[in-house]
Amino acid sequence: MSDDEVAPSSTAPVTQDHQPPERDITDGGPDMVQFLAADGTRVELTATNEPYAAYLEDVDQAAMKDMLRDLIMVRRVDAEGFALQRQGELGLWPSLLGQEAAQVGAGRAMRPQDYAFPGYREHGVAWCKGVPPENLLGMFRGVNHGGWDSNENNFHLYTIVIGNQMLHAVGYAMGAARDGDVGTGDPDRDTAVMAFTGDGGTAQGDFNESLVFASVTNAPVVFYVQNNHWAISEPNDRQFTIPPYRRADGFGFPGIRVDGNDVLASYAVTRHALERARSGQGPTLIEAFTYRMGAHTTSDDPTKYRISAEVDAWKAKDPIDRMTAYLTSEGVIDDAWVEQTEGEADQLAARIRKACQTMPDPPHEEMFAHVYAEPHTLIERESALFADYQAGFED
Ligand SMILES: Cc1ncc(C[n+]2csc(CCOP(=O)(O)OP(=O)(O)O)c2C)c(N)n1
Repeated sequence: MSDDEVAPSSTAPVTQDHQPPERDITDGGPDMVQFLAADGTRVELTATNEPYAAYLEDVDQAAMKDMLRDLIMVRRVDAEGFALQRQGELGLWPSLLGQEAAQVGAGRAMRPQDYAFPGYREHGVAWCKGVPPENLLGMFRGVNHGGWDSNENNFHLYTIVIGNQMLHAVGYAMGAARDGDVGTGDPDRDTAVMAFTGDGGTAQGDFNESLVFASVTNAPVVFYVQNNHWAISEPNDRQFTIPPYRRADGFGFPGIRVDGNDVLASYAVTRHALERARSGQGPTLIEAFTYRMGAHTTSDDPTKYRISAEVDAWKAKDPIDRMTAYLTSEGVIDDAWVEQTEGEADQLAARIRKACQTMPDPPHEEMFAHVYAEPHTLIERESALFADYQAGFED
């Protein structure tokens, strides 16, 4: 996390060596799967989205309302995380603002047995997998060694080392296949793995190595690249010259670009890819085309390297506004429902704020407790030395 603090973002003036591209970076192009347009109207079936339409057939109005509720809740959790950092309660907070639909769509497509390997911004996936937001706050407060039991919700600990988790995910997926948990036809047994990274992560060696391993072992894994257009201060055109979804072709498996600000499309495409993986048809790479509306983290000032017109253009594609507009026009929700849901979100925020502020500092032994599974003399000696050191402050 300290890496963020040495990021060049606050020293690189926007005009110095990078000009905003001429093209419209909010346009995902003709290959992008979309079911809900930015104004909240449903998109007609086309050759691009039709292959995924079946995955929405059993999504009724109640399920869509639940999706919107999740979007509202995770945005509120995120706002609270940001505020708590600003008030000195957290060391750092990486905001998911703008990426709610990409994450809730993917998270809701997963079954309980499907395992997620996140980066550090996947608070919306954590929410869908049942990880209490308090646990995320505990990690960014620095009072625990990760924050949650990965196996409780099949949601791995956050990984700050960019791209590392992609290899972990493929290894886990290879294991699931070898355990016989793929292609049995049993919906409660067949398992897929999701590996989350950002656009910047696609430049890492680990990312590309993981694609090779997944390909040659036909691993049940879905690579989910949230292209939020910035890797701290580095724009897309510093990271690749062809978009991430097209890279899959060179590794021998399908790549799909989806509108990551459209929760229905994100859900449908992910469900398709997960079903492929669980049934033994191998990996898929999904590029969720979205935007990081906020700063990279609370250590960053994006006004130093990106123009406000770009942010405004993406505001017009807000994932929550479009789902709210759609469900309102369908008569599924009304203003009173939105008000009530926002009230529930405020209650959730108050709960997690209190929990965060009252989290006890961990005992010092905790720092040494998880180094080895078995007792280790060196670690025991270090723990004792540290205890003596601390005792020196008692007077
Ligand atoms: C291996 C490694 N290199 C560099 C960093 C510093 N770093 C932290 S976040 C980040 C940018 C990541 O961008 P992206 O993958 O697009 O994800 P985003 O933060 O936009 O979600 C970098 C370079 C790191 N954490 N790990």
